[in-house]
Amino acid sequence: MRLLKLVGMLSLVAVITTGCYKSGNDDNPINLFDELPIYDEEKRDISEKVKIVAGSANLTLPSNSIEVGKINEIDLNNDKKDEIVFFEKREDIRNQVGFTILDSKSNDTSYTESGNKIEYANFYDLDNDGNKEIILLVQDKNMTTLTICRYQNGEIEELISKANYHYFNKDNFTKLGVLVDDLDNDDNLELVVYNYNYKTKEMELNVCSFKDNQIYILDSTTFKNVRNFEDIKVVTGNISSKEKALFLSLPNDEDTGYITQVAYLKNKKIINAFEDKKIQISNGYYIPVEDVNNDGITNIPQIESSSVTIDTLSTSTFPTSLIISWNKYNGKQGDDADMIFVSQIYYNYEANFRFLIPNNLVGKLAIIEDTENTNGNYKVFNFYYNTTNTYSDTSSQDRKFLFTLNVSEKTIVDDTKNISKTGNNVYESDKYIFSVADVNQAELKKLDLTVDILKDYFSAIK
Ligand SMILES: [Ca+2]
Ligand SMILES: [Ca+2]
Ligand SMILES: [Ca+2]
Ligand SMILES: [Ca+2]
Repeated sequence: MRLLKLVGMLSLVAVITTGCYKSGNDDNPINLFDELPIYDEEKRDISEKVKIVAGSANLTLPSNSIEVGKINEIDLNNDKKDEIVFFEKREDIRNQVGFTILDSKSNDTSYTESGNKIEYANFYDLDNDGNKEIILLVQDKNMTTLTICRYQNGEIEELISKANYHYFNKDNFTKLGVLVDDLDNDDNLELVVYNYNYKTKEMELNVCSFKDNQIYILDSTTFKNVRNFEDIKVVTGNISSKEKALFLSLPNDEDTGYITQVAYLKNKKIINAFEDKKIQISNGYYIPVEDVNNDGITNIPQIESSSVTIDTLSTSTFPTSLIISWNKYNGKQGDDADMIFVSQIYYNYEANFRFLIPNNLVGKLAIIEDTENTNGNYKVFNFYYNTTNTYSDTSSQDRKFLFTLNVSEKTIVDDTKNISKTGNNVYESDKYIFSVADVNQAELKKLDLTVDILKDYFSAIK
């Protein structure tokens, strides 16, 4: 997760112009980023200007830091000149969070409300009038509130305030999440608000439109037995070349797993694709949806539970390796709704590689680690053709040995030169050389596979 976070922040370099505004908390990775020197003169000027205007307020990074930065350059009022918007926190008797807008003439105007943290911030023209609204989710004690502001004629107008919170707070829902996208491709953005009720363990999904300075709920649907709010993930993806959908990963209260749900708009109504429990996929670990075969359609992961291996000595509870079957939604509703199998992929997170399982080995491949010296920089995996339907260790008569995969750190290879001699190199990553040895040619032949063909099946985990 740490790596992901870092990658997310590096991608911000292009949009953020944050300087070393304030540092004090050295173990915060965000501050590490802030310490980077700014080479761009213009960005440095903006950063200096912001520092002066912010005064005693601290700059703050909203939790959706992949989408926005502490300091943002954006044309809010469509006058073809960028405004500078920075998010801030004022620590006083009552904590305040909010933002300040600086126009091209350096006039500044601010908006703050009581709260500890900006959970979400973004700029979207929700009502299609050319002016971008500022959407804020603020965490204040145990309450999250939604605010929508407009910047016009040098002033900030609060369009939706805490007072309008009853829209989403009918039953004391106390947590909110927000996402904005044009879900039905009609050139109007939808505001998706999901709220969580700790008492009933229900999550309500509301698809809304915003016009005439008001939120209109187009449709809502409720998901039951949601374990907590923090582990809810909602992203947009595609269910066909023309249709978008919301892909939800919901922590299940009936076990410790995560259930994937798909919801999309049809004639402004929400279709809850997997309302029928039979086709709901539950995974023991959170795996994000992904377009694994690059066809533009979002794929849904299903962990093959018997393939999961865990390092019992590690503090991480996430598996070291597993097999995922990837699926797609068939686009049908009610009883006809179903999953279509797309592909099966073996993931090894320790050596950071994946192996796309050839079609005739789907459901039949077992990959078992056979490393003798676990302290060394050298790993050995045996690949078997399994006649039973489990991926883990089975009795030897149920499986046929296919080949050995040697994974060795590059420095070791360079030192001894003995690895490349003993096997066929099939893949190379930044850190490791992957080579195949002890090939059972007869069995591979039966499967129409060769070592050369296998090379195409190895890749790095993104
Ligand atoms: Ca402007
Ligand atoms: Ca607007
Ligand atoms: Ca729309
Ligand atoms: Ca796909």
